[in-house]
Amino acid sequence: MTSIAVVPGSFDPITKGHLDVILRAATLFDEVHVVVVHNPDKQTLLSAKQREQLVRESIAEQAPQARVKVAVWESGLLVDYCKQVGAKVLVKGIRSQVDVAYETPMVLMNRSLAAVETIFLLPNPAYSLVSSSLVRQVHALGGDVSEYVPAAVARFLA
Ligand code: COD
Repeated sequence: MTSIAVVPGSFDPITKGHLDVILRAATLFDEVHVVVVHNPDKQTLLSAKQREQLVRESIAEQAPQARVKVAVWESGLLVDYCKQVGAKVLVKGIRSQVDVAYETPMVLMNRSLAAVETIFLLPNPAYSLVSSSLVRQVHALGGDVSEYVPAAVARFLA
């Protein structure tokens, strides 16, 4: 049976921390779906289309990752996407206890809603302080974010 995992996020924009977790997941599962969640109520810097494109380019810049698919989930529960593609596992990146506290209620809700389990992966410690919101802030104030984002994102922001 093919093991399929879903790695969801806002990816506004994708960072080296996100990418690290995606590539680790790709070593553990036969198929990994990176899902750009589009929440119409959430204000994002980049459109869903731009975020999806940057995720695609960032993954393509790595070693060929034929098993990594990219999708946008426009509305509805994330577990409905999981059901649609036959994924039984979500993968979430964890930087600190703050992330664990934030993610835990979602883990239990997704299990209750659809028996979808969640696996936490830690990134390379070099990326454990990186967040999309800090990248957006540093960039908006004129700082160089190329150390924290894949080359495709650095080119886009420049
Ligand atoms: N290193 C490792 N992991 C990281 C890093 C980093 N540097 N930065 C972020 N991450 C992780 C985050 O902890 C998170 O797990 C994931 O990457 C995505 O992060 P973001 O910031 O892109 O996205 P968020 O935090 O806005 O989360 C969006 C989700 C779609 C993942 C979340 O809202 C979700 O799971 N929604 C589910 C909607 C739903 O169905 N709700 C009902 C049941 S819970």
